[in-house]
Amino acid sequence: MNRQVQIIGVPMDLGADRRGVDMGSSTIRYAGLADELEAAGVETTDAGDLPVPRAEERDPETVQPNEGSAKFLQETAEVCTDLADEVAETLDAGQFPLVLGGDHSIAIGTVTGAARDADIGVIWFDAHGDFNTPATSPSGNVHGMPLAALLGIGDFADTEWANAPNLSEENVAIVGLRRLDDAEREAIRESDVTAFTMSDIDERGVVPVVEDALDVATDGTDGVHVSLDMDWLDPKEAPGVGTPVRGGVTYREAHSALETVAERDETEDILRTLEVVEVNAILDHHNETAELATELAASALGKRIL
Ligand code: 6HN
Ligand code: MN
Ligand code: MN
Ligand code: MN
Repeated sequence: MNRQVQIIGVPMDLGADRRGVDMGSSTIRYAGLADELEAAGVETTDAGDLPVPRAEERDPETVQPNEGSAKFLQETAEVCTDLADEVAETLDAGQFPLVLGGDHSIAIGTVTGAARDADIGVIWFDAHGDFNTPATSPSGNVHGMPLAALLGIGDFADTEWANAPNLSEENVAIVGLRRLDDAEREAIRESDVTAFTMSDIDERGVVPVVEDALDVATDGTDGVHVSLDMDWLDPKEAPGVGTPVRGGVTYREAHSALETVAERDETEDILRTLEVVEVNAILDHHNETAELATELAASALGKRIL
């Protein structure tokens, strides 16, 4: 596939408690993303990093009363609106947006941009459901809320910057779940989102599960957004993440999963946008999580061994 990839960095950490995830986009570039993609036959350009206000510049306690317990919600809305514009412009220019986080709150911007002029489906590779709202969140961290935000759940129903147009619960698949807050579990059960837990992957294998997720995300849509939270992997493979949970997918399972996405894309041209988030440089060992992030992006974009 002759794809022209535009890399967009978002050094965002306002949605997470741990500093270090703001350096994710630089560490992924430093790990050789552009070379890895060139070697896979994918041409890239780099739009640089979007401006993100620093957490130190604002007191997290000064949230608006109607923002519930979501920290930095106003700043997150501004960054996500910029990112949505950047993603939509990139698509308009005939390029493929590859968004590098930053914490997972940025998915609100990537997906609203991807969904501006198309019906889309979403595959969410994550240990977590990211289905909290300001009213249910135990942490107040927006990186635990982006899926609920995009689907307009609870307080997010009236937020134009967050509630994605052209995205239905029926076209969202979460893959690799292993940690949910109680209210998230309830909300996911009540929704029409399809959720595959780690037990599903244990029982059926990662490829059939990802095939099912692709069926969900492509059903009646124009394209698919893949959101790759690096804490989806086992912390032994990806130690550089802020919210690690034991029992994640292995190195090989992760590659197989993204190769399965690439294979479907090769025949059906389904992939619209890709993002890689939650790489935490401070917690990483010798940049290995960032290196893995570059490899997985290349697998998703069609890298072949033979
Ligand atoms: N992530 N459910 C927890 C919370 O604070 O809402 C953890 C969220 C983690 C989010 O990893 O993108
Ligand atoms: Mn996440
Ligand atoms: Mn996660
Ligand atoms: Mn909606």
